[in-house]
Amino acid sequence: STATILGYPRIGPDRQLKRAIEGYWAGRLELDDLEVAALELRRSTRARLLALGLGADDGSIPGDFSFYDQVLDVALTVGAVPPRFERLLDADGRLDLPGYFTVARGEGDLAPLEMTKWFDSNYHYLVPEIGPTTPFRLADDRVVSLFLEAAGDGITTRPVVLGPVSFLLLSKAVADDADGAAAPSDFTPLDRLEDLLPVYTELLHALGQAGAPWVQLEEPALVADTWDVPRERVLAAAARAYEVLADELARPERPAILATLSYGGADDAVDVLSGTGVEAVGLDLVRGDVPSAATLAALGDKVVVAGVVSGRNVWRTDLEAALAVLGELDAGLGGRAVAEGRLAVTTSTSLFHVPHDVRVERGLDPELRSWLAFADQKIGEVITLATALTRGRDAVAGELDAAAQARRTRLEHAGVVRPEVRARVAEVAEADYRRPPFADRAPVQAAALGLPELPTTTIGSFPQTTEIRRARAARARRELSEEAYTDAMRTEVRGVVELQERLGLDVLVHGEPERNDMVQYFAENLDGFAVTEHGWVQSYGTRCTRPSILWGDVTRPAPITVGWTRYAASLTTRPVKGMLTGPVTILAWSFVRDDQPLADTATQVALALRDEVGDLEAAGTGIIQVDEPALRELLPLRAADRDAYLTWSVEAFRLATSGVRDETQVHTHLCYSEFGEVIGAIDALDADVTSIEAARSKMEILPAIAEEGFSRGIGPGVYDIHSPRVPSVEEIAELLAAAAAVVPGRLLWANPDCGLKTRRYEEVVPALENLVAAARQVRATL
Ligand code: THG
Ligand code: ZN
Repeated sequence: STATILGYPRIGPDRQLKRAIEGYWAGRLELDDLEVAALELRRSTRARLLALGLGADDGSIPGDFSFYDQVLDVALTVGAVPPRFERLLDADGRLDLPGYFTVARGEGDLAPLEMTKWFDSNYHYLVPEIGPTTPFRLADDRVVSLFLEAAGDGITTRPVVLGPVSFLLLSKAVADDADGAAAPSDFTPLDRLEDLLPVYTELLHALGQAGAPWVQLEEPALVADTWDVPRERVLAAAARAYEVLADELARPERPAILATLSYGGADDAVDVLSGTGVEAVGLDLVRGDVPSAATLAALGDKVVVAGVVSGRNVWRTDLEAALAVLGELDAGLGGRAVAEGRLAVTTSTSLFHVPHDVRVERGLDPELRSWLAFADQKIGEVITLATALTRGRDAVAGELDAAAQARRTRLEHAGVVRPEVRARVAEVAEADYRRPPFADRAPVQAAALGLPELPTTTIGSFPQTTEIRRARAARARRELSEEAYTDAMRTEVRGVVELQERLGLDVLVHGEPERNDMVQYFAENLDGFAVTEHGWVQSYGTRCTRPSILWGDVTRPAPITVGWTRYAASLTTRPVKGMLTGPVTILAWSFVRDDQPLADTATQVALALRDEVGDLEAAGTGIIQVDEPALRELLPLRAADRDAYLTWSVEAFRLATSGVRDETQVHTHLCYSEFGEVIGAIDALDADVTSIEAARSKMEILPAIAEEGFSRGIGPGVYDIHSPRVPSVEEIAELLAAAAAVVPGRLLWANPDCGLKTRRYEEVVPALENLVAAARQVRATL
């Protein structure tokens, strides 16, 4: 087959899977009904891929369904269920669907698997826990049964399974015993490769028996070189793994193996795969370059599955450029690769990072819409390119023309390059990135704000109640006027301010009821962005976001948040923080333009935010928080690229925030606990106060703070908002005391781990009561 995709959105064009699963969790749906809904979605997805032109009988249609997460699926397939979940297993050692959800989400005292970023995307996977003696066995046949289900419908799919090396690299090292003794300090999950490979071999055997012609083993971890394990060891593991998997069984005892390298390029990884018996290698030619001549030559007679259509972005592919890349590949592979069926066309990654279908976006400007390709359109592009390869460009002349025409109108559109924006960027001066030293600002701020030691605050958002969501939905349907909506949100703000005063918090927030999402809200209020109606993309489990589309030069037509902050401030004598989303996070959680470096786009967004910061300050806001939870998310997967990224991302934040007076206190919030990794960059942000997740990891970050001598204000979170649990006063006081032992009282803040929007007031009110009580207790000891 010459046209395929590496994966397709799993949640359904109407988020059917989300609704069915959440309906089951809420008790509205029986387990059987959920299974039926999932089966219907798989059937309609396969039918759609077939209708879009992928082959029915050659393994071009990926089999990549998941009820929650593809990494969790592999963990359960190979039997790596952490011991604390053992009582959920049935007599055959299998986990049923309710048990699967328990591993994903936790239940009572059973903590779920941790969740973390999937490469540099806004998808989050569940982190498998692997210890020195975690038993591996083929514990689940879902991969095979899904293949057979499709085969029963007449469609030969290509099962998609995370490969063994990536699986182990993405896992976390743990001790095996139930009481959690530490694993040996030099243990790493990759040590378990030899024990894991037989399970993969058994799985391949089962797929071979079922008649699968192909299997897709994904090895995205091989393109990153920032693992704890040295590069040589990663490559040696890949060499060993694919030697075993390809050689242990002869075809057709096993399917042909397509090993995919998405999210970047890495010739050394391609070379390793070349040395094994895998039948095909998938390359990401959007993020990665065409491999060197030597690397291509070494591929021998393997099929190259060329990922020339982006799975990460929503722009129509430049088909001419893609054809040029394919031509280069064909030449590098000896000039007969197309003729010999050794070159196939695909996407750079699975398409689950993009929405289903752009044609349903009726609210988008038709011209903008003509520049876009969502998953279904991308499949069309893959097929067009494959057709051009096999039948010549003339066979697809119409498609090539249409793509070129769309590119032209995009290039020429007046909003894409706006001279006034370019002129302003050109005028940015060195001084615009700098404030006077923190040591000089700090006393001025202390005098201006008059806060106690160890001040208490929250991260910004308060619970998004059903009423808030209803009001927003009613406004979208135009059943609620703009005035009535604003009134309803103001009532909400008043309630949040009163609550915070009653709780005795020192620095208040307005609670952000008016924001649907911390990025989409700004995108809706800035020029250069568009938002979609149905463009949902999975973020984790059943949770989705609608990434905004940053298509043109960015400006801020009018103040965005000032009115809300001023209104809240008018209701209290305590300081109210202004709350903004930072430039890097706005980029990370949007689809960004592909016609200029990300750093240039970041500068434009930063300037728009700088205006907002200035207006907040002018309106009397003494504390302004600019959140950058995604700062670490965009960290490049190759070590060599990290400095350049950290330079421009830090500069964008500083450009947004450095225009303020000394007495204005700039806060930032970062959502993750791997503080050490980017502590230099956090310091370079030059924020006066940084709040960060810490409660969930029981203050694991304190040693890093102490070691690095972090000398600005810091609020290590003391309330884990990811859990419905209400922490006690003693518990919070203990965390605060531990922090106070490392950080001087005048620099230490007491706050939750993150925003409160996903929690309920029943949890938030007692938790914040305890937080304030604990802070007072510890304050008295300082
Ligand atoms: N916004 C965006 N991206 C994010 C976050 C965010 N990425 C990381 C982090 N927060 C965790 N991700 C999410 C994503 C979605 C949701 C919660 C955490 C969520 N979504 C609702 C759902 O799927 O039901 C949809 C909300 C809506 O109706 O708008 O709860 O905060 N961009
Ligand atoms: Zn957070």
